[in-house]
Amino acid sequence: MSTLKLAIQKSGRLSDSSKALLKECGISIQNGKNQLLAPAVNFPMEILYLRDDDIPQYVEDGVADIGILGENVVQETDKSVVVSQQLGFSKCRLSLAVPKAVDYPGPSYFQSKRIATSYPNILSKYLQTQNVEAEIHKISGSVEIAPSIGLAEGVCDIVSSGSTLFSNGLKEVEVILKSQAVLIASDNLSPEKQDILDKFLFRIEAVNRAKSNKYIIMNAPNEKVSEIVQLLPGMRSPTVVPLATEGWSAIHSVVNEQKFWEMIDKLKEYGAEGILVAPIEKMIL
Ligand code: PRT
Ligand code: ZN
Repeated sequence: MSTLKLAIQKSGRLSDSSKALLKECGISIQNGKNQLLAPAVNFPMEILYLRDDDIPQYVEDGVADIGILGENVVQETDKSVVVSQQLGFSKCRLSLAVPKAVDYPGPSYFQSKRIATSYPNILSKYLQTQNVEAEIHKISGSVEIAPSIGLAEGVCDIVSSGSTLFSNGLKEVEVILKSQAVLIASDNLSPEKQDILDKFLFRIEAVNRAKSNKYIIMNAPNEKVSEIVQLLPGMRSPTVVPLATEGWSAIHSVVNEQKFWEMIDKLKEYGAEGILVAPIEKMIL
């Protein structure tokens, strides 16, 4: 029987969320210490633990069938792999930054200047689109200190909260790429492996859909039920059940969390009370 080999980051920013995703998808891993390869116990999958930068090559070579890593690394390594699904975690951006004191005129600032980065490929493509010629200095860590030690006039690095740039006296001036964790796949999976991948993707979708939706329950006077039902989408339509108290009903529905905050004032206006909002674990349409 086929098994699908999934490569995830061994240790780093992506590894906990990657393992959490597997768990939420109901896939348990048999974990020994310092293992490179671990089988899943209840799904036809094996997990390979690698450095994130190596994952695209392993997937291209077919050593792994699929992998989880940041879009930034997928683009930088530029291997022939397919991005199957955006996963919604490890969101960050790849940005250009310059010393705070610089009066930044736009990308032309970088003309004939030195830029330190761990992302020379993405950066050089970006500079080409801007018709800017700059000297790219590839360094693998602590890119943000390059300007203060006189190595470069700017940096191109991953930014999340912005505090690393700030504490190094830099400011973000251009966002080159918005990134998040993605699932990549080999472009020539066997039909059996593709079938397992489809099942895995189905589970990921159910988990991610559930995360952005809430189950909502409220009580309302009967004469307001139809107005409230109009407001609530529900999976097909909201459920309305009578309360033991005469003249009152309970309304159950599924709403997008964002929309919920927008509609809460209207619900209260219509006399809804005892509003409960509960998380959903899995959601299958
Ligand atoms: O050892 P291995 O090669 O596997 O790991 P790594 O050290 O190359 O990668 P790791 O674990 O640091 O990051 C893995 C992935 O997480 C990256 O490729 C991004 O897709 C994503 N990610 C999300 C981040 C960040 N947020 C992030 N903040 N990667 C790095 N950073 C660093 C950034 O380089 C900078 O030094 O954090 C600093 C900026 O953070 P703020 O919050 O101060 O702006
Ligand atoms: Zn790495």
